[in-house]
Amino acid sequence: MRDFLSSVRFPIRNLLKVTPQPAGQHIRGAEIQVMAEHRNPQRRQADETTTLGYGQLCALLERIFLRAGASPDVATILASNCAACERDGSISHGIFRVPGYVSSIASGWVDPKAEPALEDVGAAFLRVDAMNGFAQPALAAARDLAIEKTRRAGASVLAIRNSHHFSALWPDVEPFALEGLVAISMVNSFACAVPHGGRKAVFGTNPIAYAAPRAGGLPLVADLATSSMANGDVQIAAREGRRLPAGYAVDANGAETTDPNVVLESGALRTFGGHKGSAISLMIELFGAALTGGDFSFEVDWSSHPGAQTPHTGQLFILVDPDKGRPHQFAQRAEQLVEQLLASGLDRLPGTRRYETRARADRSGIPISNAALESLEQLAK
Ligand code: NDP
Ligand code: PYC
Repeated sequence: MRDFLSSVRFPIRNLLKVTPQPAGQHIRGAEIQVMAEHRNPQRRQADETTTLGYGQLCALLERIFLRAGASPDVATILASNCAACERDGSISHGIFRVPGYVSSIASGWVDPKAEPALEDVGAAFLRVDAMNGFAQPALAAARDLAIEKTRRAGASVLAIRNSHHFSALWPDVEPFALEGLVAISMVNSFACAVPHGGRKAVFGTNPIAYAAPRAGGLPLVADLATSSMANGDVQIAAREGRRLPAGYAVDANGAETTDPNVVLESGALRTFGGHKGSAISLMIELFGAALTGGDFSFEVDWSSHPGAQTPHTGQLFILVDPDKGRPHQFAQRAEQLVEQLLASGLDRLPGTRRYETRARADRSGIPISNAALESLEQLAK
């Protein structure tokens, strides 16, 4: 694996003009470059881009994950997840993350061949030990049984532990809503957010997502970090030389800072919404880690694995069959709510931007800068 990394790292750094970062620092040159190219519209327009079909991007990413050491099943799952993020415009968790996946695998921190172990522990409770692998293969292994249990019991809990989640959460919940179920998921990450009133990072950026079926369209899906912003967006701001909004972050002493480099090197984000967001982030630590048997964000210690970037934590799902509430009504009721929201003046719902980006990509392909594409092709060799 070390041979593999040394063969790909230097070409990528040369290609993207990346400055190597000290171990343990969360600014990741190759990722930031790839992301900045995609996030900054002016730069993106100015760049030469190539458009790939979703299947083409999946195939390229699959080759990279296989080359990095993933089993065929894991490579397929990570590739489709990552390509879907890129396709939907979830840029901070699309191809930008590929060097991080590869680096984490190469460090020995995560097992890319792990075979998840399912434990059927109750009529409405399914537990999965991801065996120090990625969370998405653990979800894939549990999915069918989780749906069956939810339909039978009316609701079920799926608790994944010993897992690494390095992506957006919406790809995890949206498929359940397409099956007619309501789904909530949460995952903790690594300590980089201070609890409200605190001075030191204890929480991760801790995202939560929900998905619900809707009669008149694709499922209603919201997916958000419970920190003031995602760590990935702090990295973009650092790369682009932008300050963070006031009130979003603190330095190592707990004093206000708007400098993204300070945040990445020694500071932390705040949680969103003061004490209220902090209470939700606390819930995500409790339910995502303590309830599943995963590590808390403050327990994630990758210092003995330089290059590790994927948080080793837990992930919780709560799945509900809405037909057990009021039979065959939920999707229609959701539609009535949507109509009222739109009539109130909203021009978009959570998920609308993503669905529109997906529709554009389905019509005309996924635009990828030639520089980013070349770096991916290097990783696949
Ligand atoms: P955003 O703040 O960009 O968006 C949060 C949600 O709000 C989305 O569902 C979005 O929909 C919706 N939204 C945004 N603007 C509006 C608006 N004006 N009106 C209505 N809805 C709106 O997300 P974050 O920056 O908080 O998180 C980004 C991603 O990072 C998430 O996918 C999250 O899962 C991921 N993440 C992953 C972590 C991990 O540990 N694996 C840690 C932290 C974050 P839309 O998508 O359509 O814009
Ligand atoms: O963007 O905050 C983030 C993040 C943490 C882990 C994966 N993504």
